[in-house]
Amino acid sequence: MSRSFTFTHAICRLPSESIVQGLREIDTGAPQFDVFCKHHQDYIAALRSTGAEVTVLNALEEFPDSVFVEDAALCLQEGAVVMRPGAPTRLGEAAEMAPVLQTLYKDVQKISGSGFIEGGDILVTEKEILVGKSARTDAAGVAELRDIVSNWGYSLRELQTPPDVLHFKTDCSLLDEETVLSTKRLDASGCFEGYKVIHTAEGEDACANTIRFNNLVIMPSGFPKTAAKLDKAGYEVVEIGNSEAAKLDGGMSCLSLRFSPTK
Ligand code: CIR
Repeated sequence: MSRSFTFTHAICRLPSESIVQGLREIDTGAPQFDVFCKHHQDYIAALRSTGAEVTVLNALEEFPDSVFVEDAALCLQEGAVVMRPGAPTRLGEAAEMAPVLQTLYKDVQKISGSGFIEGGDILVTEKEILVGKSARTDAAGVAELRDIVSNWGYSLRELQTPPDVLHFKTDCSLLDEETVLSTKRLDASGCFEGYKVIHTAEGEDACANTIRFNNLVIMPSGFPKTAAKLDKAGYEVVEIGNSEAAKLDGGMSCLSLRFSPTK
């Protein structure tokens, strides 16, 4: 079984009503809370449909972006790492996630130096961990993560998230042991040499953030050309509404932590 996309567990967090104040690069209006909640329920149902156990945490009103749990931690088989988000309003989300991880893992490490790193900048593949430096993730954060994961036998490759792109995974996703979905602009940097790459279709870069979760590729709805490409390539695609999360630069990966802990 592939450790990079076969998961027994996931963690999600209910959206808070304060989500209307969530961070966004460009203001296209506040997300509609009720529509966000509906999409979130559909997302959790898709994760559960694969047989995974999904823990749904309570909403945290004091953290508008806390529904995007992926940024607060990295979950591997050997242990979990509590991140140090680079967005000041999100720093406290990591401390909220730590005790949850301690109930699931024997080994929970923490980024505790001066660096910053967010889960959205980390793509775990079958053979390595790719981390893109970005406005949220700096070299010191990457170096501290490298020290931690190398003790668990992982090699980490430091890369650069394209300018004006929030996170590395805003522009890419893992599809299987050897294949990634990527925007052409990220692939052009050469970071996926040695992988098979499927490009997002023309005009559909906004769907690069999908997740491979067990048998499914879960992607945002509204990107028919890329969905057709993935279907044709043999993936079982499920489309989930993402209109409201997209207003806050969120996609499919940010809404969950996905893992198979060995406690
Ligand atoms: C933020 O700017 O931090 C949130 N509004 C969106 C976070 C998306 N997270 C992710 O892609 N991993």
